[in-house]
Amino acid sequence: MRREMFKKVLIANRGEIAIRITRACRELGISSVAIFSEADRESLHVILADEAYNVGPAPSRESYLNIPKIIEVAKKTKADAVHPGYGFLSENTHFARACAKEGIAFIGPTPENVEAMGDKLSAKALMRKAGVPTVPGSDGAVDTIETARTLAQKIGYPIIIKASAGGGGKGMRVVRQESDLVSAFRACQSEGQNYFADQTVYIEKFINDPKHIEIQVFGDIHGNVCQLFERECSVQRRHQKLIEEAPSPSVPPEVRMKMGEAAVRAAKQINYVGAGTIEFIFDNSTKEFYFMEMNTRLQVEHPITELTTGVDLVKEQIQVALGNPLSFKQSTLQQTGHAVEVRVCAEDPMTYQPSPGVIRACRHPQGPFVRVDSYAYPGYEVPIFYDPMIAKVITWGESREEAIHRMQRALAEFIISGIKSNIPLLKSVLRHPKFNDGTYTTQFLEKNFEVIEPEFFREIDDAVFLISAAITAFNDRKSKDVRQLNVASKWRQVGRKMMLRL
Ligand code: MV4
Repeated sequence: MRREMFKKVLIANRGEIAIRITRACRELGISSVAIFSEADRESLHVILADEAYNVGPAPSRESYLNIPKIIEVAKKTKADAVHPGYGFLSENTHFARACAKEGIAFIGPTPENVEAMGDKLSAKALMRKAGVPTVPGSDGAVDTIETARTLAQKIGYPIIIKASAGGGGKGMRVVRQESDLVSAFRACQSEGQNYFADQTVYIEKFINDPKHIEIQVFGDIHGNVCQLFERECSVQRRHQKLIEEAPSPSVPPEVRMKMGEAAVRAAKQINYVGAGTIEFIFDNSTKEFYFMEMNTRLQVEHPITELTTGVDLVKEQIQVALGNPLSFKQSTLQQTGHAVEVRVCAEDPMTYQPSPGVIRACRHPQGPFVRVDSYAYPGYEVPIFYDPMIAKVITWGESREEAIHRMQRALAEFIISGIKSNIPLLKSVLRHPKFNDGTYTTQFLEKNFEVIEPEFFREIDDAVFLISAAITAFNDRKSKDVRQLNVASKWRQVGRKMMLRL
């Protein structure tokens, strides 16, 4: 059934992405239904939606992943579509099929699309068939140590063993020499079995120190597929991305075109519908790129694509789910200027440990070409149950340098107190020469920021603490932070620096 527009969309998510989707709905005249767990009664996504319903206790399993309950709310509220956001149920085919069964549109790819890319080994075979570059390797399951040994010798060490059902870094082992092969092979099989109930593994040549570069794709039900260029996401630690940018400083124009064309072939191969991301590893020394996996959902870092192409990806998802053709053609898409995104997390910047708690002062950056997608507000308690990311700051500039300087300016304005945040870490990464010259790879954070000296952050933290204390005291005169204002009297500004008055 084709509709002019949905009347009501249930947003099966929380946090900043739920708010992002509510905004798209409101601009399109669609009424939004929020769901929330018992830990999220006071969450901003609940306040901003038109209606909100409790779907269960704090643990995700019992609330944001509770398919029968969410379907029940969708039916009760007469929502004609569901947007799953990212994470949670976004790549759950049971959920997508349960929606379809009730006549509720799922704003996302088809279950067949998700399944085609869920198994890494069959996805890789499909990609080879589509002429998408893949890493040389076994091209199929490797069942025995003997086969693994023969193949590894042929490919040459180092190699990597991967669980076919794996993803996001789980179920992988790098093998640098034959003597480590047996234990790595067995470990990978049992990790596949334990995490994904599938012990199938395969082998690839190990690409040393790659960059993570991904292409945004979009398909519609009429068979059109376009690509919206690349994002570089190499600033990551343990497969958690920290900073993303578009375009990548390492991709030359002719390689960009080839990657984009390969991504379109990849999506066309599986008749992809909706927003998707083709993830490549990129060898910066040879400029070769290889298909890794496809993410069949909207991603956290989608705003940098929005700011460099001018396309509202969430509105486009809604149009595609209505059965409408893409609002753009490949020839009309252009990447303009440069965008950077940082993920602000409630965590200790020195230990990377989560730091839930009540936010006291909170002032978001503002000003030209700065976008903030955040669900933080003063008085809000960040729950321990979910992802620690509380905000994203995205800046745009005509050049990479301008976008980075703008981000440094924006983060200098970002005041958050009560909880620890990774803002000091973000600031120091943005100052790092390796980040600034654009040559950073996926090992950059772990190599340079694994152990962080406290002195590194002290000056910045003191300045932020001072301003935070002042704002908190102003906002809440009963707060004991008023006493912290006495600290302020010991400080004075010297040029751009906060100095202790001795
Ligand atoms: C690789 C690789 C090197 N060589 N495959 C990590 C997660 C999954 N998407 C694939 N991953 C990798 N596969 C070969 N043949 C290095 C990684 C990898 C990585 C890839 C993208 C972003 C960050 C990464 C961090 C460590 C390893």
